[in-house]
Amino acid sequence: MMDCPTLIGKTVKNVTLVAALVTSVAFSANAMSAEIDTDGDGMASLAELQVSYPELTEEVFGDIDTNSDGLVDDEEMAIAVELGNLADPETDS
Ligand SMILES: [Ca+2]
Ligand SMILES: [Ca+2]
Repeated sequence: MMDCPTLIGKTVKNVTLVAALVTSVAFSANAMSAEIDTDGDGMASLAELQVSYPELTEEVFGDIDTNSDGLVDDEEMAIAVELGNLADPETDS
């Protein structure tokens, strides 16, 4: 990975803070868990979701898949978790 060499040594503390911030933002913006998205396309199919949520029905999946493209993306996933259609993967152990 390429770090930004011009920043190193100048404000290491700030860089660390920014890096931590970026990481946490990236995590919260990305509801899609790598555990769910097993093929890594960034979308969760019904089959992928059913691995983590065995009780998920096609009907509920249809509700989650608000644009009806047959896949659940980050945004749909976040909405589903918010609405309680899916348990939050981070709290579900
Ligand atoms: Ca996938
Ligand atoms: Ca969709």
